[in-house]
Amino acid sequence: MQDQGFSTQTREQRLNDNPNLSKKSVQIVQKILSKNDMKAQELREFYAKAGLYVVNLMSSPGSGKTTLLESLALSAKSFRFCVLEGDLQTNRDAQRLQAKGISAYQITTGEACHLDAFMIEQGLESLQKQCDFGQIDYLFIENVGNLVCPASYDLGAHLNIVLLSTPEGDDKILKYPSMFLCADAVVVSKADMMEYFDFKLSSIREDLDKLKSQVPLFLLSSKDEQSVAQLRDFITQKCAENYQSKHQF
Ligand SMILES: Nc1nc2c(ncn2[C@@H]2O[C@H](COP(=O)(O)OP(=O)(O)OP(=O)(O)O)[C@@H](O)[C@H]2O)c(=O)[nH]1
Ligand SMILES: [Mg+2]
Repeated sequence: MQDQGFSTQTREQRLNDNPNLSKKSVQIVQKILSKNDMKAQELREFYAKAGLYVVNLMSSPGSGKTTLLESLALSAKSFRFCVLEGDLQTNRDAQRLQAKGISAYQITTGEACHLDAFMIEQGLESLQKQCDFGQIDYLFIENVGNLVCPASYDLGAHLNIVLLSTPEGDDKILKYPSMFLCADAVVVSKADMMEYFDFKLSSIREDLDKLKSQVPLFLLSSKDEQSVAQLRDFITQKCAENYQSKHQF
């Protein structure tokens, strides 16, 4: 049977076609998002001036974003980075990274299920107080754990990386297409658990093909240093190419 019910429409088309949104609501959402787009453009200029290569990490809650950052902190001294963390509440993730010697600032969003460009601008001001950007090459943004809302908010990042952990199941690509269409790379995390969850990597590639996405796919396990190094090398290479994501949010 054919898969049904997923589409690769633009944000504008999705909003206009949503039967649950009135015309007025569509206009309000579009206004908020276009203000965000303008701020994201300003952020790009800031990143360029500060010499920061920026990676936006997105995934469901608990798929291993902070663990990946902890592993990167331990993986190579030459890989110099700082982190903006996004969560609804608590500064637990920032504390985990600070404990590994990484400058990290926690943005607590309250009820908001995503980070927006304005929050990043404010977070950068605070992060700059504890971190000399001149000594840093990469800024990681750990977005709020959510496979939906962060896909609508441009943060001006050079690379958008989406994690999908094996316990979540191998059927998520077509269920949450807008998130996976953002991705410049997809990372299947908790790869060490793959066999226990009957997770089929082939399903991920097939579903990405259905989205016409040819992004690289990485297998990652916090228990496998080589898998962390492979992802680190990919980010380093993209930075050397000064790759800028082409995705239009
Ligand atoms: N087996 C296994 N467990 C992992 C791996 N990566 C992370 N975990 C575990 O998964 C749980 C959640 O990991 P986090 O790194 O906190 O996940 P997160 O995506 O940062 O979560 P939020 O910030 O809440 O969205 C922790 O108990 C980790 O120890 C992995 O590669 N293998
Ligand atoms: Mg986290």
